Amino acid sequence: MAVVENRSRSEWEDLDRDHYLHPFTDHKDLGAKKSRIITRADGVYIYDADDNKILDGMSGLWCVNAGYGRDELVDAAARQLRKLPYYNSFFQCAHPPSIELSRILMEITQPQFNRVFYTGSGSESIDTMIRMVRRYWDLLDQPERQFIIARDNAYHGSTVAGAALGGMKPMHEQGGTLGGIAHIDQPYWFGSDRTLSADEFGLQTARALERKIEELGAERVAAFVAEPIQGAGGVIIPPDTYWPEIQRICDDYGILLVTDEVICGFGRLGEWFGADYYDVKPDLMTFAKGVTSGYLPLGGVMVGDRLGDVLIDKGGEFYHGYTYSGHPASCAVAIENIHILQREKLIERVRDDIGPYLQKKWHALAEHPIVGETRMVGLMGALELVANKDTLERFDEDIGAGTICRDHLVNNGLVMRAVGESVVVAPPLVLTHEQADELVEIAWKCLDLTQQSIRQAA
Ligand code: PXG
Repeated sequence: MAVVENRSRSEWEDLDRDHYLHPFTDHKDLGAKKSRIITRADGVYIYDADDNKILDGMSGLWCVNAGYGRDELVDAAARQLRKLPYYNSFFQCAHPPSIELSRILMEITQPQFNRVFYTGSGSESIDTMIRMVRRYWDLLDQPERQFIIARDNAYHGSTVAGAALGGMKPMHEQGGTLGGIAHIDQPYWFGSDRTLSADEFGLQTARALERKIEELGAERVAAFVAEPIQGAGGVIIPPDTYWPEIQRICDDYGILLVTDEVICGFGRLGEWFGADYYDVKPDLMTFAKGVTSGYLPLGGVMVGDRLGDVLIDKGGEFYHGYTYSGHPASCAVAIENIHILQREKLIERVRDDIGPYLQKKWHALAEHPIVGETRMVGLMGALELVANKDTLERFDEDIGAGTICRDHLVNNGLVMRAVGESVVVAPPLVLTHEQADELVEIAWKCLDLTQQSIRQAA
């Protein structure tokens, strides 16, 4: 008997509706619309239960960097599962895959990183990071340094701490937040009144960090945490002036700098990590997703020497860890995944070849009558839908322009994600030039369809 039964599409839909609670979903709404059942995938394409072929412009959920159908990753998992499917790294134990992966991570990260702590996801990495940061200041006899500053509209996961640290208000409203967390503006130039140049705006939003530190009292601030480019918040690419100023402020006030690399890490921006792309020196980096190209769950925190040395020299036992910290099969897949990125020079390819190629095509979408801005770094981009191209006035929120566009896209064979009035894209790093052409052609056609749908509804 097969592990998974071969059912018809409608059987899957009915069972799904009756029993399966999905993440971030209004189930009454989903019950009426039904889920799209995805049954298989290969390269950059996914296939649904009716065998429709769909270009996955989101790499699953920003994670399938090496693309689907990678036998090397499947074999790495299978070999490890046969040999040692599970063992923990508590109580003076370890196993070769997690040790070897640690060695490899030191090779591909900046020199201040000499240690890594493993988790099962990005959210767990964020929780781990928060506990480490607070422990660090405790050990330095500055326990009042509790505040971690993050940004509005940031996404740092969905555990209690991840949701609290993230800047998404609807999440804060469900289940509450935590103390010791503060938020500052995001560097979203298009979303501002655009009276400042992008460079001036970048500096000003970076200086919001300085103002917040002064407001809270520098002696109470532990760390600043940010995604190099905000992903789930709508691919918010900061102006070039932003990150250097953030680095300066963190240095001046001696607060820890954490980059959340869950999306930007492992090649998305054409460098190993977002911190490399923006040339900043974080004290900690959280990661997940692309480390295994999503084939198995794995996350972690890269721990720089500034914090790591204190934690180890002064800290004694750190009361923290997960059953699946350093899961052997996940680590084996991560090792092979990193080998693929290296062997096939996929990161260089994003920087020098497919990145610039897709960016050029993507920017051509800015000519479309309902597009107000296009932006992209590496293979991570967004476009902004507008009602008026001259004034950049947005569509009425009630129209749901982003969702209309997203639905046209998927019905025409392309997955992209709508974030409010913007549409975001992050295809696998193996995307070919022909597939990039296909992506942009479908996008243009669906912008036309979106314009028509909105006109008809008016
Ligand atoms: N940090 C960042 C920057 C993320 O993007 C997490 C932490 C949490 O990771 P886990 O593995 O716990 O999910 C994320 C996750 C979306 C979307 O709709 C984005 C994420 C997750 C789910 C949906 O864009 N990012």
